[in-house]
Amino acid sequence: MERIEAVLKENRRFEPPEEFRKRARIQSEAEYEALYRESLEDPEAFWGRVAEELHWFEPWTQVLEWNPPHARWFVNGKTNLSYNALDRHVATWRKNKAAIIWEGEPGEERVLTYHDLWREVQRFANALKQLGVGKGDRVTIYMPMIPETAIAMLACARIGAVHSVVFGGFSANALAERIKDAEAKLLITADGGYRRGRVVPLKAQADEALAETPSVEHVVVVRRTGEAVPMQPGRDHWYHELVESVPDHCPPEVMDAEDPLFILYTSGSTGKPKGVLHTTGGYMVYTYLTTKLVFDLKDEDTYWCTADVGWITGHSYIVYGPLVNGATTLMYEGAPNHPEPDRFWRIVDKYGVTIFYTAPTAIRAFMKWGEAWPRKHRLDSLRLLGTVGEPINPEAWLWYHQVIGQGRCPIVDTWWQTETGGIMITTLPGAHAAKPGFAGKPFFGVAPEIRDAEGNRVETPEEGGYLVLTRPWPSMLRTVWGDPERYRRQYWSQYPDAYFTGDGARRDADGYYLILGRVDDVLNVAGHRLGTMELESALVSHPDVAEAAVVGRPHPEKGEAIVAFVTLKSHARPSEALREALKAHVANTIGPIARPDEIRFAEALPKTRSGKIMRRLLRQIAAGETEIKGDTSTLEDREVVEQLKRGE
Ligand code: 6R9
Repeated sequence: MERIEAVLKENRRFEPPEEFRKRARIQSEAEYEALYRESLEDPEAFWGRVAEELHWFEPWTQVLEWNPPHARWFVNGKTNLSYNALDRHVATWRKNKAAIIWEGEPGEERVLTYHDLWREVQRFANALKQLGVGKGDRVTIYMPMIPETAIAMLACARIGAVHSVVFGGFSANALAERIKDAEAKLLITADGGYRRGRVVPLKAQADEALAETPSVEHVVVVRRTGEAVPMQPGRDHWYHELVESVPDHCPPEVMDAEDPLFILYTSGSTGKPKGVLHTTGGYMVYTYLTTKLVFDLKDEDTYWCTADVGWITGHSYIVYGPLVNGATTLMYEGAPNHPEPDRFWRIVDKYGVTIFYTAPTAIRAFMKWGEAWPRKHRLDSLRLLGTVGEPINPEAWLWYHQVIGQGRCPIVDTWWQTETGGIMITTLPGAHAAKPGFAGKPFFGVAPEIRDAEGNRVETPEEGGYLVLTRPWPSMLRTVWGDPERYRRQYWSQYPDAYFTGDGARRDADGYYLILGRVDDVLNVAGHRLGTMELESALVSHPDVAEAAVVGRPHPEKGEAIVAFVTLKSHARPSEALREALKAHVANTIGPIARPDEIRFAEALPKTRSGKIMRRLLRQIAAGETEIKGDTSTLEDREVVEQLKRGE
């Protein structure tokens, strides 16, 4: 194997392999350029043509209506996402094609054909209707990674209910907060799910959350683990009992293109998570096209995205994008290292996975576990690899390329966000050379720019700045649920004419974008977004804590580790036991992913004279830097910094 350090210095480009290119959907840079130009010059023609590949009950009268910052796509068009993901395929030879291949962590297998999935979705849609759920009602889904999760999402889409999937790793408290914000009428959960051989007690946590969510009238419980769970008569219903007694025919609700499809909560720079709202038509069209072109998806593919459905990647690229394309999408319930660190490669081998999409944090964990694990399995079926969630360091990129892709598979490094709904910046695998560390070029219709703090365009190659998007795109978020003012403030106030991504970026002379990471108070821990304010409010909700400031510290596998600086109330004393208690408290309040890696007790936090915590200083201290760089002239008390550095 070539030496990675040498490769890094070469600044290599990885051209699409000829074998790949000549079968690809987009085969050259020129082809990409021509389509890209059209997508900006005549977005209506471009997106109208794509949308025509899908089914509409009534056509749109206008492709785009843009009153910044509000976009409406496919105005007056009527469609239904579940119809496009299911009925459209059931009417063709795909009827008996595998739609979902599922593997449970303990090893069970289930294959649902398009016809199976279509019937299941209709049954569950009828069950939801029977429980009084209708168009526009919110349904919270708190589930493990099992087929019923996808069925629940599609059933909501079928009847026009708005789903809000809450990641199964979130705590009861985080779940309650999200149910309350959405005012959900119904909750779908399971008795539990499997993770690293243990049962995650979803129903127990749901019950705890439900104690404070009066809006929820009914709870549907899927039997997954078979563990005994309390069922509250009148409120709680077993999924399998409900679907037994309902017809398997449920006509799709005719939805306006701009009717809400789902809410998905994500962290921002304030304490309260934002309910990002996506609507039907634009989201459907954009995820359809990106899945097809970025993953070069063909009917023969076995496509596997390893995300959890609780995140946007699971929504767009496990469920909606692949199914609208009529693809076979694989779903795996559990951990990558259960029972051993080769579980993913075992799955690739067993099902003949051809397209594999995962996160850099997972790749770095595999690197650590060693090459022997993937080498135990045949990975020859793979033809394309992808990554998402955070910047990928070139070492990890090269390892992925050589060890997993065996030098044969192009890699797409896809930059996007919960808010963008779909992939925004990437290479197209048959058209572009890949450069390790660079996400690549804008997707069709996407107009990124790099700006400085004053709003000027940064045109000089390699110069960093803020990444913004200057054009509306079909799957852009439409608002923040229940808080339209926050939508404007959060995304459209930094620059009057552009969407503010919250990321820094630079561009090279070839027009490739390299994403530098968040520029706001959002951490990216193992690909999960966490707001520092959210973590801080969890800490100060502990009776011993007076004040807390949370920063990220570079971490070799997780990307960022969580470091919390904490001052205590006068009755409390620093101790190892309290340190552990605070970590557990944050994990209980938000979820295990939010557990701080380090708690540092301090007498005081460094503040400006106007009382703002100087996070920049804390970041440097957390990273172990002894020389504090940058301007400290506004610092209130220099001794505080000295103390924090000494770790007293
Ligand atoms: C899809 C998703 C969004 C944030 C985003 C950025 C980071 C995502 C990336 C990437 C560098 C990539 N991010 N993909 N950074 N390269 N390929 O992850 O959505 O959970 O909302 O996170 O993740 O910082 O702003 P979400």
